[in-house]
Amino acid sequence: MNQNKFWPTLSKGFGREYGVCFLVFMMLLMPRGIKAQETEIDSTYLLPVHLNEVIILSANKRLHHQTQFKPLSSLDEYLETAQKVNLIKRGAYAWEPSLNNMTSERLAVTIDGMQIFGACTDKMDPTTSYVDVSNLEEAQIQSGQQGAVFGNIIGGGINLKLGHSRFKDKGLYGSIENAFESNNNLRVIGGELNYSKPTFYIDGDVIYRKADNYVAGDGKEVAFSQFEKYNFSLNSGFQPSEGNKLAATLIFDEANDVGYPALTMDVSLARAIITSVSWTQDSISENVTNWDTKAYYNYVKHVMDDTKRPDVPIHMDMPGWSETFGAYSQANWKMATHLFNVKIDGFYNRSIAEMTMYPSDPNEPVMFMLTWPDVRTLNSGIYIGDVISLKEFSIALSTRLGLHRNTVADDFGLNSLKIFYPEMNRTNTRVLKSFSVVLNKEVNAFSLSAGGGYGERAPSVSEGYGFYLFNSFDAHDYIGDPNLQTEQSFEANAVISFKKEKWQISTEANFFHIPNYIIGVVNSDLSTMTIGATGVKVYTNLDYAQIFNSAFSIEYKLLKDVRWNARLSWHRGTDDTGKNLPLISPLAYSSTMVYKGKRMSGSVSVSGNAVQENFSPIYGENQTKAYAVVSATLGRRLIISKNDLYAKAGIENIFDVSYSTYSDWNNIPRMGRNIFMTLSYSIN
Ligand SMILES: [Cu+2]
Repeated sequence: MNQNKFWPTLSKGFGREYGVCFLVFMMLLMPRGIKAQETEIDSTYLLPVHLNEVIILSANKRLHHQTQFKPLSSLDEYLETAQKVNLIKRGAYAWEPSLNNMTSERLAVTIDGMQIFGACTDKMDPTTSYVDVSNLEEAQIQSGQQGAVFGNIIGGGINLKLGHSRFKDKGLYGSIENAFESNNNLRVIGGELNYSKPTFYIDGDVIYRKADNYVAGDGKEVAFSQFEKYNFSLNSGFQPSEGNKLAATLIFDEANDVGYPALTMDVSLARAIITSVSWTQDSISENVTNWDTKAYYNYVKHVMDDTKRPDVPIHMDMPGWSETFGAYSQANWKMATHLFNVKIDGFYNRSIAEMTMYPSDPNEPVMFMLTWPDVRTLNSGIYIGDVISLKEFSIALSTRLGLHRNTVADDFGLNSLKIFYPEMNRTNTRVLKSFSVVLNKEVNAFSLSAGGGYGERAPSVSEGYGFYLFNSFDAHDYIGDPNLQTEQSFEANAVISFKKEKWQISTEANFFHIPNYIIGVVNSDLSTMTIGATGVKVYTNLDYAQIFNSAFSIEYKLLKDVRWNARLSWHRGTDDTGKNLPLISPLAYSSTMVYKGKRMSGSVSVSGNAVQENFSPIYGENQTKAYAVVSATLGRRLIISKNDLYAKAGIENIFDVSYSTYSDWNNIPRMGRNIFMTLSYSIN
């Protein structure tokens, strides 16, 4: 390790007051002989045997602090620990999740089953950026058509389940949490206060995060990587009679002064208001249970800002709005060996984005465009799942039928698009179908799962109706095509896992054949609008594309409290001519040694990628080099007058490696060495 590099970074991050905090903190971490009532912690780590994965966010604070690498990390950092999820980074904030090497358009990302769509034409505000871990209980990740319960998708679904008190007889309780990270001076402060009785609960939480620019591994500050965010939520429930529950949710999330070092613009405001009301009935009859109905509304406002950037050739105002109304109702129905899940759902979304360009010469006219021409999307669907449990094996079947209608509401926007598509209709309706089957079988210590599926998805607002959207990745202006064909997907998947005493081994693979794959293709007849754009691409259906993902994971219990796990994954994506698709992960690996005792916990981990063999120059990629980073944590639990105090500290990127990965937009470098500290005090 380079000692000279280490201490300047440390001292830069830590002022004198932080130094004192740090010493106090390290003392807290030291083992001491406090005698306290301890309960056994269920330390079972589970490798996913099936296609779905759950990332625990904060259901059980104690377990959470013991098992999580960094307890107060952002939702994005939690999602990064999921095996099938990668995150595309345009800065330190609002990373875009990719699942099975597919991003937003091919996924359903929902908050407690609610559809919510970002308001940015440049993907600066994925759905996941509008909640925080303080709101959430778990992230449910469904691969491929398993995610069809939340919509017509290709790559899968990520549902962020909100947490609440569930009518526990606990009275008033709460917690305060505080974290600091040295690299970018990240300050996190959060708290929650709950009141819960068997017939009524109300939960409130608030979290605030503020970070300065981060420093890459070579000691270079990454300009415009700062951010500031706060999130506030209220949850309440009323249970008039056992098993019949009324609940309401309000989340307010706002980020300001968010830098996007990989892009040419920053964000001055990203705001979401998320509301819902739901009615749940645990049982309707002996066979019909878990009837759950919800109505929701959310509003997103996104304002981009280039006023802080030097040398802006032309100043632009680019605000966007997205508004969604929706509802769903679902229930389980048990009949003989079948367990059906029936769901009907619908949403109505309105997406608008505009761009105003102000030429430096005040005599030239201001230019105005609608980059999303007030597109109204009406989607309604029915989903039926069935799990058939037989003696030797079980089968899970599912199907979704969706009706999807896009309407361009704004005449100016419609006429702008008609320059390219004179024959286009204002409204476009599609029927979307999905079907999947998965077979599960247990043979002694082995568990086998194999399945197939078919799915369809409608083009996104950008793909269908985007008007001169500048993509800084390949430096092209993108134009949508309202006449795009529906994209399809044929999928096959298999998982084999083995579990015996101290060992757990799992290997899995999936393959997607995607006819009518939608991607931007150069149209040299069109001229660019954005200064710096080298050409224009139009969203086009390729004949097909193919994506293959495979992974191998292993876990071994060395001692009672010590486990080792490792994972290796390989991915490939090609188009119909065999050319590489962009943003496909190279060979990736990770290995972690975890100690989890009753009061102490610790971990050492290494993760990295091999060199990116299959990169895509036509989509703006160059080859990403191999890298490996090492991180370590130490955690301690103290009990102070029956309340819990958790302290956790760690170092990420210990050797201050300078690197960037395949998923870093325009090769922006990742964070260098970073020391974090988390304190959480819960009042029981
Ligand atoms: Cu934006």
